[in-house]
Amino acid sequence: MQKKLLTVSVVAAFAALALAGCGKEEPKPAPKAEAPAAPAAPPPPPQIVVKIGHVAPLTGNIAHLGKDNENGARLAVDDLNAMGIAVDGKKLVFELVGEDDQADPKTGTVVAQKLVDAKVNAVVGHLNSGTTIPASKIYNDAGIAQISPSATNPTYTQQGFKTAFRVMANDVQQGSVLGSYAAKSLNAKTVAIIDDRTAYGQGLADEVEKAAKAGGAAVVAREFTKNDATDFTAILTKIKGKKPDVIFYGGMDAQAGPMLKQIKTLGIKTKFLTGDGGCSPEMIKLAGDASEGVYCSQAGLPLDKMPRGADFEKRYKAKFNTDVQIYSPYSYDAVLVIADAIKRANSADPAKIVAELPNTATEGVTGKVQFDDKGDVKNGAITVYTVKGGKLDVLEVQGGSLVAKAEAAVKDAVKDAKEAAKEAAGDAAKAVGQAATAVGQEAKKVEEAVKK
Ligand code: ABU
Repeated sequence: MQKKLLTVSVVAAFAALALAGCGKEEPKPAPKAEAPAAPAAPPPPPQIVVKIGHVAPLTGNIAHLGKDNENGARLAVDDLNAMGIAVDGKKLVFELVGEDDQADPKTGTVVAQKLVDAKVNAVVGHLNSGTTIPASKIYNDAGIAQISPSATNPTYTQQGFKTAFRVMANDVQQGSVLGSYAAKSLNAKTVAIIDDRTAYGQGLADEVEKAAKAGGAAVVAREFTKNDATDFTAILTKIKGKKPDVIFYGGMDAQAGPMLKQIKTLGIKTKFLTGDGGCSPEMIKLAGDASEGVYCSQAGLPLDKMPRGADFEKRYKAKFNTDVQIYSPYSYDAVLVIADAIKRANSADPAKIVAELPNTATEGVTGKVQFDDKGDVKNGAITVYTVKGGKLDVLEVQGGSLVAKAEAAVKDAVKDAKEAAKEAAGDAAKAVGQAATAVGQEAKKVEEAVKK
C-alpha cells in the first residue's frame, strides 16, 4: 500500500513540474493573411427530374423491336429536354429508365416492380401483350400510369385499371380487318390458322377466326407453335394436306420469317397473312424472297401518312443509324402524352399524371392522340400491306384519325399540284422554245428573201 502511495506522489510531482514548464509561452506563428472569399456559386436553377420507365425485350429474338421502342422513347425524351419545359417555375429534366423484360411475362412483373421501387413518374411499355397485362396490375396498385405503344391484346385496357392506356388500335379492330380481308379481298373459302400461344398471337388468331367465318370462310386447320420456335415443318406439312386458300399466322416476325422460308421449301403456294408483330422489315430480312406477296397489317397509319412521320423517320435514322421497325413512333408519342399530362397538371406527381391522361388531346407523330373511357386510343387505324420488291407496300388503310387522313390528303394534293405545275412549266418552256425556233426560221427566210 505504501509503495502505491509513493508511486502516486512521484507521478504527481512530475505532473507538477511538467505544468510549471508549460507556463513558458511558445511564440505563436504570425496569423496568415486571409485569402479573399470566392464569389458564392449561384444556386442551381430549380428543376424536377421526371423518370420515364420504359420496358421492352432488349435481348432475345425480338430485341430489334424492343430497341426500336426504346429508341422512340429516347428521341422523345431528348426532344423534350431540348425544349426546356417548366412547370410550377421548375425546369423538367426527363430521364429514361430502361428495363429489359425479355418478352417473358414473369420477368415483366419483376422489372415492373423494379420501376415502381425506383419511383418512376410513369411507364411506357411493355412491348408484348403477354408482359404488358400482368405488369399492368403492379403499376395500377402503385398508382403509376402505363402507356403501351405496341401491346394490342384488348384485355389490357379491359381490366378496369385507371392507369392503363395504349396509343395504337387493338386486336379486336385488327383481327376484324384481317379476317374480313382474307374472306373478301383474298376470296378465301378456307383458312388455316397458326398462333404462337402468346396473349397477342392467340388473341389475334381468335379474332381473325371470328371475322373470317363471319365473312364466309371456313377454318380448316388451327395449329400452334411457340414464340421461341424455329422449325414449323410438322404443322406446315399438316396444313399443306388441307389445301387452304390462306394461312394466317398470329405471332412475331422472329417466327414469321423462318416459317415463310419453310413454306417455300415445302412447295406450299398458299397466300400468307399475318398481323402487326410479323409485319416488319425484319420479317422480310429473315424470309428473303419467300416474303414476296405476303399480306400483313399494322395497327396504325403508314409512317409516311402520319402527320409528322417523314420528319420522325429522318431524325430517327440520323440519331440511331437504323430504320424504324414498327412501334417507335408510338413510343415517342407515349412519352409526349405523359409530358403533356404533366404540363396540364402543373405537376409530375404520378397520381396527377394518371388523373390528367383521360383529357389527352396531343398532336403526336402518329396523329392526334385521345383516349376512350377504357384507355384505348380513339380512331385507331389499321393498314394492310403486301411485300413487293422486298418492301412493305400499302394496300389499304381502314379507320384512323380524320385529321391525320385529311392532312395526308392535303399533303398528297400539294405534292400532285407541285408535280402538275412542274410539268406545266416544262410544257410552257418547250412551247416558248418551239415558238422561238419558228420565229428564227421565219427571220432567216426573210433575210434570204431580202438578199435575193
Ligand atoms: N401487337 C403485336 C406485338 C406486341 C403484342 O401485342 O404482343
